[in-house]
Amino acid sequence: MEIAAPPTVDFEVDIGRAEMDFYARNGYLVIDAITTADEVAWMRDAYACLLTRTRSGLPNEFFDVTRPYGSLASPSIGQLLMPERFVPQIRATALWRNARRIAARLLEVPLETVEHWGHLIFKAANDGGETPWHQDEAYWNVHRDYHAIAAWTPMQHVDESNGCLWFLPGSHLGPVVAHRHVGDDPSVHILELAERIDTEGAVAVPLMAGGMSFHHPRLLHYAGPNRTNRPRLAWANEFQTAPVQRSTPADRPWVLEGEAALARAMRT
Ligand SMILES: O=C(O)CCC(=O)C(=O)O
Repeated sequence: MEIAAPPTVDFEVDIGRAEMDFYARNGYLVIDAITTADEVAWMRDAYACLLTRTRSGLPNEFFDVTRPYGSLASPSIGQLLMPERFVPQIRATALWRNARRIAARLLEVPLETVEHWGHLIFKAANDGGETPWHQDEAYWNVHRDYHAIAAWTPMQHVDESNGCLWFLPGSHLGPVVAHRHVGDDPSVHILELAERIDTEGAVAVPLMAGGMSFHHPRLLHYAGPNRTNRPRLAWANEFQTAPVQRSTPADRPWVLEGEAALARAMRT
């Protein structure tokens, strides 16, 4: 798999106090352009290359978060964790530099303390399913505390027709609520809320290719299905300070059930 070097891009975007205050109140922030069209074109090519990798049905490669681990059917919602394993050049992009600097400001920590990992989320043309309402922290290790922020970038225009994100402003101020695996099957990676919530006041966040939305790991958010005849490609980058070991694990039994189901799938 040969991925070219990214183009040299000199593009800087930053935020100030007003954006930091908006994020503190609402739990999200939208940046219309985090990089240039040339760099997005390079990312799209890298993404296309990653989509050709042989699937294992497991999270070490692109896998379908809507089907039990091991499924090799064409993914409805495909996810590749840590694409920087294969495309380390992502950390040489203007997108990454700008996103990390803005993330440090929103986390209110020194830039040099900000670590990174990413994930690609792909919704198939015509049948890319919906991403249920959830909080990102509900997926994470129960033995760690996190100070983190997600930075989500579409590789093409997104709106309500192809699965843009929706945010519930202010919901990041609450705790992590109960989640469950879709279909109550812990071998299905994707989570949904255990209880229905009132989503009155939720905002859709359409973005151009190369736009970026930041969101807090406790912000309730959702993405609709992809009803268009083109795949919806998103490249998410997570920025965080080093996770801190907890003295008692967080009460998130669905995470432990998911880990056990994955361990079983890896043994078969
Ligand atoms: O891209 C999607 O459909 C959902 C993404 C998401 O929930 C996230 O990155 O936190």
